[in-house]
Amino acid sequence: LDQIIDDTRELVATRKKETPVQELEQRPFYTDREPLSLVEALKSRGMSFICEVKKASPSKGVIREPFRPAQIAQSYVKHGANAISVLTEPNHFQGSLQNLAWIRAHVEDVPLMRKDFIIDPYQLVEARAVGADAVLLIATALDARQLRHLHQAATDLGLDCLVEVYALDDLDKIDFDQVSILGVNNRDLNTFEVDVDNSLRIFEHVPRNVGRVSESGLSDPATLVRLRQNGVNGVLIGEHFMRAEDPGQALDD
Ligand code: IGP
Repeated sequence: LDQIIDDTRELVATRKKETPVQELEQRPFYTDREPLSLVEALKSRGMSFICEVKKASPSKGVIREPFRPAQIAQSYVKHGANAISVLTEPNHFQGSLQNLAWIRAHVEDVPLMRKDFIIDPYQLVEARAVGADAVLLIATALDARQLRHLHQAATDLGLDCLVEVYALDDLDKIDFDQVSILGVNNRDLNTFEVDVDNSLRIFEHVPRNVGRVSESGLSDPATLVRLRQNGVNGVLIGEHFMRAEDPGQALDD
């Protein structure tokens, strides 16, 4: 994780020089479009699905080839996805902001979340400028103050936040008057090991009115039923869908 954060810091510094904030603020998505609510999208009575568009990951290498982001997203929409997560990190996940912009051009009314390692408010403006509705904030990668500031900056831009934790002590950083959706990553970002029960244990310490999303390593319908029975509102699934020929089709199972 430290390596990815370092790379991201460098990338952001370069991009800031190439494209000043003022320029991003003139993009049509920024000026003309009202972001959709991820919070609302997760309020359905059953389990909500945040389906991820992800070409590769550090633990698995390339997951899907050929990789056609808009086609994948359209399949997700067709099969009833509540929201779509788009990996935009280039060096470790082979994502890009262009992928998100491209998907936005094809998907109008399902919320899109920028999935990246957000450490700087500049990245929030980038997200808005390519048509994102929400962003992921990884608590493990931030201190309490950074998390609070980034969350506020996102809210000011009209972006909802999914705040991700891995361990119980990440919760100490979170102000639940501010955070309305909490994700627990079942995958340890350092060891890549997956443990669903970890997420259930952590949710026991989260206020009832906060939306709960279980992330990573999910594929088995029985596990989703168990998560739902334990009060989980949504799941974030990438790899399982990416390995299906028609990614959204797997939603029907
Ligand atoms: C999806 P999976 O195992 O279904 O492909 O996982 C998503 O949870 C995972 O990509 C993820 C992630 C992250 C990636 C969760 N948190 C933070 C990068 C950064």
